[in-house]
Order: sequence, then structure tokens, then C-alpha cells
Amino acid sequence: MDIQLARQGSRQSNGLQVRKLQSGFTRTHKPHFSLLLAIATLTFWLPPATSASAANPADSTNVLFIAIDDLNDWVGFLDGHLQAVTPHMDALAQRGCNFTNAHCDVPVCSPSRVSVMSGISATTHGSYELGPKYEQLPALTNIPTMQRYFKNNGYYTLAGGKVLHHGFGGRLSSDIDRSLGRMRNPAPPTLLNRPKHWSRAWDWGKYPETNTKMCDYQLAKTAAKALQEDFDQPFFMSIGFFRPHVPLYAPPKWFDIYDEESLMLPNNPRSDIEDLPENFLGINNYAAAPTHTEVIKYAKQRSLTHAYLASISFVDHCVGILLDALEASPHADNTLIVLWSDHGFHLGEKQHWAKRTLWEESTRVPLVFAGAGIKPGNTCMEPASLIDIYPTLIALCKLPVNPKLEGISLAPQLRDPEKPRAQPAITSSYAGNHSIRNRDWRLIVYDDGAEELYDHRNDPNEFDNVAHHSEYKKIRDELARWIPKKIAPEYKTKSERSRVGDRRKR
Ligand SMILES: [Ca+2]
Ligand SMILES: [Ca+2]
Repeated sequence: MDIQLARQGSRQSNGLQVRKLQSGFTRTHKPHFSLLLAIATLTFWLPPATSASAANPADSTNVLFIAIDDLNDWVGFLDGHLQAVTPHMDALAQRGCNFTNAHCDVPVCSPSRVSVMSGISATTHGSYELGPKYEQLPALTNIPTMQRYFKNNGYYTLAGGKVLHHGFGGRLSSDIDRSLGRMRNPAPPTLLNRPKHWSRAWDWGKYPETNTKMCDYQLAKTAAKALQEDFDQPFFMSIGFFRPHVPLYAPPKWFDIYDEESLMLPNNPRSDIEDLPENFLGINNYAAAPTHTEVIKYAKQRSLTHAYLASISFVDHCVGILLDALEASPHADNTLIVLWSDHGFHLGEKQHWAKRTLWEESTRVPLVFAGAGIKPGNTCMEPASLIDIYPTLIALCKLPVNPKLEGISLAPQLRDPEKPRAQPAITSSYAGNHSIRNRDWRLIVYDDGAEELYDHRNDPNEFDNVAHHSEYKKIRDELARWIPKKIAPEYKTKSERSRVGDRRKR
């Protein structure tokens, strides 16, 4: 029998009560918070560096930038799945600021990463899908990547794994001073679980036998070693982990920490889709993800959910290797850490799998700042966007303001997590479709005028579309003021323009 997830459990809660629910997590792996707080207060609440270009790099703030691929809110420090085992990321969230209402700019890998690394929204750069690389987008010709901006301001840049979707290629190749490698995780010689006619990417299971064969693990170890070095300059290290992106292969030990039969499955009543416009129902996920009908037909929901959670716990282990290495390094006290995922992930909610929608499952992401200069033990429920990372890091490291950026620094919320943010988090999926998410509400508008409106104070699962309830018109109109006015059409490379058909439809 399906068990309802945490968000369902908090349906009757207001924002404060939701937070109470979060703090109600009782995990044996959770560190003793009061002790952690005391240590963190002593160790990490240091005055920010005075200048990135200071003669002594010890006076500057280093950055450890950790990107995770396709990780939704199924982590212990958010309220997405109460059984998720993520001790290392939970500990990081507790020693820093956990933005519980953070959202991607675009709910798909490549454009989301372009937005993060450029600080520019898709409605300006025009990439809404896999395809164009950062360096191919005309709108970004004069926009330095975050890494390039730090490098130009005296930083030594290291990067490994999946940071930009296609890596730092072309004119971006010199943005990174040292590569830490960009391998792929291994795949088994034969299919493990997927029905044969499903996309090749959608297989999952216990493979390989050990962590040492996984490139995410190898990357964590390589980065851990690099963190022990002395650098002549402050460093900006970008690490991009591939899991829990499909295929969901991970060593057996990560599957074995969950009991598949008793796993909670998302509460996704068929009736939920009855009050939805058709626009993003059946959105095709680039023809890769299975439909919910297919998942149910082959009875794969439970084992896919298991594999997703196993992949999350595996990547949490990799994050732990990095954080332990930093803690043991000469840079423990003057390194700022940011951890984020490029977008969320559906596992059956609204009869959907994977991403590209404008609902909470697709847009909501983990976002944590911790380390040098960050007050520990904070939770911020104000809306935040991933495009805010770039201006935030600049502010925290005291680099010159980059006036071209479209995000807004989160530094005020890092000082006071209750400080209101005027701007909601805006997510766009394909040109002309937007989600506007503030502290309590989500408005979705589609390019044909269809709308959805959700009251997150009592409907965290977005079950009840109240867009057409007249009593909420004022709220709707307030949110609608934020709908982007200038919307860049989807930019397609030459080879993409030659493709026929609308990839959005199944
Ligand atoms: Ca992704
Ligand atoms: Ca509904």
C-alpha cells in the first residue's frame, strides 16, 4: 500500500509547521545539533575575507561549489522523502543556511546549468532544452561564467565532473585552470531492470560492486586530494556529481540500506490531474523517460524509487568525502561551500516521471550555503533561485559586483533568514511557460493562457488548482506581475533547427 510522503503529511500545516515537521526528522545518523552548533559557531563564523586578491591567500575566501545532478527534495534536510538517508548533506545543511524554498531557473540539466554558471535567466539566454552549449548562445557572448569571473578576480579555478552539461569547451576552456577529470559512471554489460523498449538511459540496479568503480567516487577522491594542497591564490573548486541522474546504477551497499518493500511511494492520485490544463500533462522528457502508465504496467515504480534513493545515498557519501577532506585540510576555516542540484525530479507525481514540468517536484532543489562567513543552523523559507548563486558568491567573497547578472544576492538572508525577499523564484520551461513561486504560493502560466495556482500553506503537494477561484484573484494578480515580459525565443543550433517536430509532445 502506498504511504503518503512528508509533504502530504504537512498538508494542514502553515509554513512554520512545515518547518517544525522538518525538525521532527529523527535519524540515527543525525549529528548532535547543539554540539555541532557550538563547534560551527566557533569554527565557521569568521569574518569574511577582505579581498580575493589579497597577497596572502589565507586571507581570502575559497569556494567549494558542489553540483548534484537531478537531485530533488528527497534529502533529510528538506521534507521530500522521510526515508532518504543523507547524513553528510544533512550535516552540511545544519552547519550553514538551508534554503528550503529554492528553485531552478529551467527544469532540465543543460539550460539550468547555463543559467547557474552565467547568472542569466533562460528568458534572456534562450536555452530551454538540451542542445545549445553555453559558448554557442549569442546572448552569453559577453557574460563570463562564474568560474571565469572568479579567475579574473585572482582565483585559481579547478573543476571536475558535470558542472556545465557539455563541460567548459570552446572559448570557455581557459576558464578552468585545472581539470579534475570528467569521466562517466560505468554501465553493466547487459540491462539490469528496464523493459527492452524503454530508453537506454532508463536502466537501474546494483552495479558496480564497489564505490571505487564509480566516477563520482573517483572524482570525490581526486578533489579530496587536491584540497590538501597549498595554493598560491584563493581557489574556486567546482565539483559536479552525476548521480542521481539516470541510469540509476549504484553499488549494492547503497540499495541495501533501504527495504524496498516498505519504501514510501509518492502519493499521486489519478484524480490529481483532473483540474490541470493539458499543457504539460504527458510532456515527453525528450522522449527519454517512461510514461507513468508504462512504469505501472511493468510494475517498476517501487524498484525505480529504490534505485533513486540508493543513488542519492551514494552521492551523499561522495559529498561526505569532499567535506571530510576539506575539514582536514589547511582550508577548513576559510572556504565557503555551496551545494545545489540543477532541478528536481518526479517519481510518479502528477502521473509524471523525471523533469521539465513547472510543478514543485521539478522546480524545487536543495540549496545550502555553509562554511566561512556563514551563520550555522539557519533555515530560510524565502524564495530563492539558482541564478542567485553567482551574485551571492561574489558578494560573500567581496568581488566587484557584476552588473550583468539577473539573480539577486542571498547575502541578506544568510545574515537574517527571516528577511523577506521581494522577488519570487521564477522557473521557465520552454519559451512562454513560467512558474512564479513566492513564500506561500505558486502561479503557473502557460503560453496559451492556461493557469494553475497553488496555496502551499495548506497544499504542499499542489493537489488543488485554485486558479479559477475568484477569492484568490488578488494573489494571482500580484504573482502575475512577475511573469517575464521579454522572453527570448528558444535558441537552436543549426543541427537542431534541422530536426522536425515538437519535442514537447509525446
Ligand atoms: Ca540534471
Ligand atoms: Ca490536482
